[in-house]
Amino acid sequence: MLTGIEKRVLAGKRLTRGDGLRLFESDDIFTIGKLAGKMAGKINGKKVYFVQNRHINPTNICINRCRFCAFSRSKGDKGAYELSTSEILNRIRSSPEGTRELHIVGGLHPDRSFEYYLDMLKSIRKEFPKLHIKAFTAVEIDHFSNKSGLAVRDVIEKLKECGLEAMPGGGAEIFAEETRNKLCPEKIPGERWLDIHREAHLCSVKTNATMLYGHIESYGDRVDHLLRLRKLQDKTGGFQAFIPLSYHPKNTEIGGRYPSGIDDLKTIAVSRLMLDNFPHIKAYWVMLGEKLSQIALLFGADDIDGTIIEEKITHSAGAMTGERLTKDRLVHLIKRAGKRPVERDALYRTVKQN
Ligand code: V47
Ligand code: SF4
Repeated sequence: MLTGIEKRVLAGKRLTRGDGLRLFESDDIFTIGKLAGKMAGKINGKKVYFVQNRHINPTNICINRCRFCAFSRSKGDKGAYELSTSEILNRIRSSPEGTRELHIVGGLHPDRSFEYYLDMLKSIRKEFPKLHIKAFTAVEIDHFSNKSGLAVRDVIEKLKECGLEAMPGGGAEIFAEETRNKLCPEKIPGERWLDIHREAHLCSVKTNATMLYGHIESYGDRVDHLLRLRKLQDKTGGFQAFIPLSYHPKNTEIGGRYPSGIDDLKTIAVSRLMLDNFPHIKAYWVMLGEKLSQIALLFGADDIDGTIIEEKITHSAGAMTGERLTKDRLVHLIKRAGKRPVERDALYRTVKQN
């Protein structure tokens, strides 16, 4: 049934919207996985990337309160927190030797100014000049632009001056308007998210992209999401990695179920096949679990993320994983999948081949 698609992939031809739908609707997980694995092999050989990183979420106070998000709180709520810059610096000081990347994302705080975040980056850069800073989703960049009155491009340039090197892929959720409005009515529209990433790419800031799946979206929404990303990547080439985010339902307003393991693997594989112009597909172990993310390395993924150290967003919503993995464990998972571990920095430059 997938013969036509198989032929096109093997001939290096681009897949269509119809192909994407057929792949998601198919139960032939082995054929899909094998094809995606082949494509990943063509792009990255046997290499699988990981990073020694640390997540920091400066605040969970957020004016958006997306209906799938169990992490956010409103100001004054029980459990609301805001870290000071000195608390953030202390956390970084306690990170293991070898930490190379900081992943900083948080809620849209109603009162903190853009200057506050610029000072935060400056303080981090001053004390830890060797750490790479990957920070702020497009949703936060839009918020900074609103708070400061600056254009998105000026916001990004100022962040760059203070040490920003790359941007994470959060906040993309699902671009399709009707579904997005049900999930996160206060969040910036999908087209605005794409515009902000376009601006970042024009400012030479590499970014990632995500897709939150397994909630109320249709397969058509997923394919639409992938195609909008592919189109922008054709224009700018500024995306580094795509990360499908497996929905976690605990403590959320919309509730529902966890996606199945089959859906997780299929989504990784179809993403690899559709996003032929993305260099990397990440199996985020925090959401998939250590063992399924290892299997995902045979289904088209070539990155397993990193040591993480502290994770709040998925754990607020019922993550079944721990909060950290050691470098040795990551290397072991990759090697036992028959792949070659490559330690990378935030820009996919090789730190060490293991
Ligand atoms: O933007 C929120 C999602 C994102 C839930 O760029 C949820 O390298 C599942 O973007 N179930 C943050 N997901 C995580 C993220 C990320 C993670 C790792 C690496 C990178 C990268 C980016 O998590 C949010 C939102 O899309 N999210 N709630 C939930 N209940
Ligand atoms: Fe706020 Fe992000 Fe949570 Fe939405 S997903 S409520 S923007 S922290």
